[in-house]
Amino acid sequence: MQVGIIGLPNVGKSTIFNDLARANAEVANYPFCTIEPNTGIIDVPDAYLEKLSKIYESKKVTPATIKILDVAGLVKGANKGEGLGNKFLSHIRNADILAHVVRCFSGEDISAGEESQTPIEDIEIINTELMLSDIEIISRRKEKLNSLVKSGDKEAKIQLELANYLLGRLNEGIVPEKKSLNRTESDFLKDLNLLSMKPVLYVANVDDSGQGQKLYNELVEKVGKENVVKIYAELECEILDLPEEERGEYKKELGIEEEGLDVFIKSCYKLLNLITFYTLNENEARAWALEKGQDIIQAANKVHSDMAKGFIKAEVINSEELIKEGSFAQARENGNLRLEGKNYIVQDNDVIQIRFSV
Ligand SMILES: Nc1nc2c(ncn2[C@@H]2O[C@H](COP(=O)(O)OP(=O)(O)OP(=O)(O)O)[C@@H](O)[C@H]2O)c(=O)[nH]1
Ligand SMILES: [Mg+2]
Repeated sequence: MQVGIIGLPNVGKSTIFNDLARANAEVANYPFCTIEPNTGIIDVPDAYLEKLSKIYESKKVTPATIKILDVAGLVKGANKGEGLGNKFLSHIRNADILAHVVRCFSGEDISAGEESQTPIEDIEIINTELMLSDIEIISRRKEKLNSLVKSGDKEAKIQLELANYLLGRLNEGIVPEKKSLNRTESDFLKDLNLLSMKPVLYVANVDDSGQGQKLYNELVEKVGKENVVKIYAELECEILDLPEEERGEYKKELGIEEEGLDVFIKSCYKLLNLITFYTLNENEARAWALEKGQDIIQAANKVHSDMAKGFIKAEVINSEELIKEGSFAQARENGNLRLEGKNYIVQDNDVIQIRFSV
C-alpha cells in the first residue's frame, strides 16, 4: 500500500511524515522546504504478530508495511506553474490513498501562504489543483486517443468516451463518480490514476491550543469525522525524542490517548477495507493485508503464486485462539483448527497454513 501526503506549503506535511515514518526529513519554517520527495516505510502496528512468532520461534518477524511519500506543497495556480508547479504530483500518482494534511495549529509565525485562511478554504485550493492536474493528464491522453480513433481503433473509442465524461465532470468542478465500468473502461481509469478520484484521509495537524481545537472542529464539520485523523505531529515528534520510559507520562499530560501512527493506519485500513491475515513457520512470522471479502486463493496469491495455483486446502484459526492454544498441534487436538477449501472468505486476524502441490 502506498500513501501520498499532500497539502499547502508549510502546513506540517514533513512533520507528519517524520512522526509516522519515524524519519528525519527536513522540517523548516518556510514554504517549499521539501522539493525532492521523502519516502518512508511504515511498519503496520500489530497486536498479535510478536506473540504469534513465538509459536514456532520464527527467525524473522515481518509486519505488513505501508510506503509513505512526502512531496512539495501545492499552491493555488500550481497547474500554471505557481510555486513548484504540479509536476511533482507524478510521484504520488500510484498512491492508494492521499493523506491531505490540513493546518490546525496556531503558531502565528508560521505562514502557509497568503491564500491560506481556514481549513475549509485550504482544502478547496488543494482539491481544485488535483482536479486541474487530472484535467491536464486526461487532455494529453485525449490527443493520442483522437488519432487512434481516426485509424479505427475500437478500444480507443471506448476510452475516448470515458475521457470525455471525466473531463466534463472535472471541468464542472465535480469529482467523477465511479459508475459501473466494463473491462476496457476500468483498465483505462486505473491507468489514468486520477488524483481527484483517490480515497482521501484528511490529516488534521493539531496543536494543544484552543485555536487548534477550533480549526479541527471546523474541518470535521466540513468533511465528516470518519474522514479525519487528528495528529499532534510536532508534539509527537518531540515525544519520540524522549527516552522511552518518559513518553507515556508526557502523552498523558497532553491528553494524547492514541498515537497518531495507530489512528492513521487504522483509518487507512478502514478506508481501503483491508483486513490482516498471518502466515507462520520456523523461518518467518508474517502479517499481510488483504481486501475484506477476498477468498483464500486471493490470500494465497499474495504469499506465492504457486500456493494459489496448487492450492489443496488450508488450516485456519483466529490469532487470539491460536495464541491461547499455544501451538497448532494443541489447537488441532482441541478441534479448534478448521479445514477450509478454496471458497473460504478470509476473516480479519486469521492465521492460515496452506497445503499446496506444485
Ligand atoms: N506551532 C506549530 N508549528 C508546527 C506544527 N507542525 C509543524 N509546525 C511547524 O511548521 C513549519 C513547517 O513544517 P514542515 O513539516 O516543514 O511543513 P511542510 O508542509 O512539509 O512544508 P513544505 O515542505 O515547505 O511544504 C515548521 O517550522 C514546523 O516546525 C504544529 O503543530 N504547531
Ligand atoms: Mg515538507
